[in-house]
Amino acid sequence: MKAFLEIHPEVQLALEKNKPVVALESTIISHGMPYPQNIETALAVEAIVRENGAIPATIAIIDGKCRVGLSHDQLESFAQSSNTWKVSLRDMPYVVSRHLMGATTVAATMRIAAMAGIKIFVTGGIGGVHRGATTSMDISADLTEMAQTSVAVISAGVKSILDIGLTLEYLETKGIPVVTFGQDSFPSFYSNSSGFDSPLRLDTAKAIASMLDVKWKMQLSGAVLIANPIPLDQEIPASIIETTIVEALLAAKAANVFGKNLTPFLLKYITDHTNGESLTSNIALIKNNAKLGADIATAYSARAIY
Ligand code: PSU
Ligand code: MN
Repeated sequence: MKAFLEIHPEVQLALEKNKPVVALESTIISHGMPYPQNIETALAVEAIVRENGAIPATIAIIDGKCRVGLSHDQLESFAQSSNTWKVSLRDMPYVVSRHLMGATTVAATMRIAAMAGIKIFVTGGIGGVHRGATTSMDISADLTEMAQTSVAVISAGVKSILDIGLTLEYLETKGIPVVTFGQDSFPSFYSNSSGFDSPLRLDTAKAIASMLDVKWKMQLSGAVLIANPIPLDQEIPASIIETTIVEALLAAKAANVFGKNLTPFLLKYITDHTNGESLTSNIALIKNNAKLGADIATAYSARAIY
């Protein structure tokens, strides 16, 4: 496995010294946001992780290697390139063997983080069970990966383009704990709430770190989904964004978009049809997640002294 892994020296040193490290995904840069907001956000998120005492490790596939920790130039190339592969789990051997540029989704990023020994991963929103999945069977590999790989995933809940109720059911079936930070209501990405109660709630980074420690020490493998609600003053209320989501789903159907292209299509449609408001929320929630992720990584690396 080591032959396919290239860990940035700063990240490697932090891991050896049990210092806090936070993994970050790259699909959000290449397929989740337009240029130049994508590179600005990627750099800002790395800076927030550092300001809060952890080392950021953005993950991507470059030149036949799974890279853990990218340079400024590498981040910039993912932000600008239009022919980057969106790499979920199934795409990893293809993209590595053909030496293509691969931006990793939540699923692939988690797997590479685990290979490198990183336990904490920050994203914006995970993939899940799509609306209409009862006939399309479109269920993100992010969920099956979370069932088997022991990396904590900090996200702003589940995107409202998905079927949130079915996604929560799937997470329950797979034994994946879902913990909302600081409130009872489960958030839905752009929105502070979703209409669903969170299965679990914890109010401090330390309590979350302690739960992770216990889970993995009990050999309960797999992820914990930590849902971090976007602050109310930065949210788009669910009832307002819903109109645009329904339009986006209809547009996708009309253009016959499905499979791996669906999530990027929906995100772009929503960004283009909300006067940039959804992009502003998207950026705010990721920054918010970066802070919480760094705090959890810090608490987790200090767990031995609890
Ligand atoms: N949520 C975002 N932006 C994104 C994604 C999710 O706000 O770019 C990406 C993540 O990389 C996630 C992927 O893992 O979409 C899910 O894709 P799919 O639904 O095809 O599994
Ligand atoms: Mn899918």
